Amino acid sequence: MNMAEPSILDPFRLRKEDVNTFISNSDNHIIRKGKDMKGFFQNDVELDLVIYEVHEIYGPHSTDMGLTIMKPGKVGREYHMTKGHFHESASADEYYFCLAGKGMIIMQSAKGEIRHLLLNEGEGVYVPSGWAHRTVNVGNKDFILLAIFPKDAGHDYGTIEDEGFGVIVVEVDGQPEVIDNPSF
Ligand code: PAN
Ligand code: ZN
Repeated sequence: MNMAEPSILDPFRLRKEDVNTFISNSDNHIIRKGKDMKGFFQNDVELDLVIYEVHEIYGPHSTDMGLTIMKPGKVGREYHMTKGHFHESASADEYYFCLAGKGMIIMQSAKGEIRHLLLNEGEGVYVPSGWAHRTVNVGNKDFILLAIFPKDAGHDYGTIEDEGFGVIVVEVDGQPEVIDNPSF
C-alpha cells in the first residue's frame, strides 16, 4: 500500500503531449536500471542502462496512477520489459492505456494461464485481478503507458522475480515473437 499523502487533483486530460505535466505533478518516481533487473533477462544486462521509469500520482480517493516510460532496446534477443508483478490484493484489477509507442502486455494467472496482447497508441488493456502483468516495449521508440489501479493493490514482485513468466518476448527477423521461457 502507498503510504504517501494523496494528491488533490484538478480535472485534467492526458495526451502524449501532456506527459511532462504528469511528471511534474507526480508523487513518486521510480527508475529501473539493469542493476535492478539482474536475472530477469536470459542474458546479462548492462548495470547502468535505464530500462524504464515510472511516475506515480497518488489519487485522493480510491485509485492511483502510474505513467511508465520504457526505452526501446533489447538485452540479447529479448525486448526491454518491466519486472512484472502480481497485486497483493486479490481483488485489485487494473487498466492500461497506451499513449505512445508499441508494447506487449504479458499476463499470467496464479493457475499458470498465459495471455499476451499487443498494445498500440490509443489502445487499452484490462488486467483482471489475480493475473501477474509485465509490459514489453516491442517498438523502436519510447513506449508510454498509463496505468490506473486501486490504492490498496500492493505490488508482489517476489513471485515473478523467483519464477519468471512462462513466456519471453524476443525479436525474430525484426518482429516480436512470444516463445516459451527456457528458464521457467
Ligand atoms: C504499473 C507498473 C509499471 C512498472 O504502474 O508498476 O508499469 O512495472 P513494475 O511495477 O512491474 O516494475 C502497474 O502495473 N501498477 O500496478
Ligand atoms: Zn499492476
